[in-house]
Amino acid sequence: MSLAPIRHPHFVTLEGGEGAGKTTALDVIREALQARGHEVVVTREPGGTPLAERIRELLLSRHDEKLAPETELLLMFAARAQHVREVIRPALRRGAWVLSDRFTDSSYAYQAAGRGIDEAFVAELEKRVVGIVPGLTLLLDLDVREGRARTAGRDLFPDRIESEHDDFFERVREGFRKRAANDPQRFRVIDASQSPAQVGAAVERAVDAWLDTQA
Ligand code: Z5A
Repeated sequence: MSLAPIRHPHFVTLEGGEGAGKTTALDVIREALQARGHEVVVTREPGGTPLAERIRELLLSRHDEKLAPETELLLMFAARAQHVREVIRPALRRGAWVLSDRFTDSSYAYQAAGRGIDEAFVAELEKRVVGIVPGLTLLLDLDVREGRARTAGRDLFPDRIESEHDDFFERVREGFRKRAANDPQRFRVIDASQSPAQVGAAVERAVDAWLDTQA
């Protein structure tokens, strides 16, 4: 695999913390792409293939044995390796657009900024295992407590990562914001504290503007 990750303009990702509203935003983007006649493959991470979904279960379920940060990182990338080869690349090759709920930016935010793993290690895995970067990434940015309040009723049994403390999620949020600030060409930061309709409209504007540059 090439050591320089390649940006693909038809690969769009959504990032953000818990409860930021990625699910609603996904629908808006899918509809905007389909309205222009594009085939859209909607997928998610960790997961996206049967094997990667099994790795997701391992990652999110609670275990008596504590998962080492490095184990967590490598499992994220094991799932991603499979996802890229089985779903993302084949779809892009046949001309479809790919829309993924989370991708490598989540590993920089959660495993590097959140858990303290060296960013250079994540970058090395990205180069050697992934090799592809989205053309457009929408970061739904939201106050950590607000995000957790939104999912509080839903998550009677929070998963392993959701059970982390607020300071972990504050580091994750900063990690995302730093990545967005360093790459304004790829990222669009959306204020996710707005109403669902306002967030949807902001997402739609960002995607329409991106599509116009691709026409
Ligand atoms: N993870 C990682 O550590 N490293 C990696 O490399 C990758 C992932 C790829 C699973 O991801 C976990 O894996 C995740 C990061 C980690 N752990 N955490 N935390 P996930 O994407 O499956 O999990 P999630 O981010 O926690 O999903 P979520 O909580 O469902 O977030 P969401 O999809 O952005 O939220 P939503 O389902 O669209 O909305 C949540 C609720 O808020 C729902 O009741 C909505 O009706 C409500 N909502 C949505 N928008 C609004 C607005 N605008 N106002 C008010 N209420 C709203």
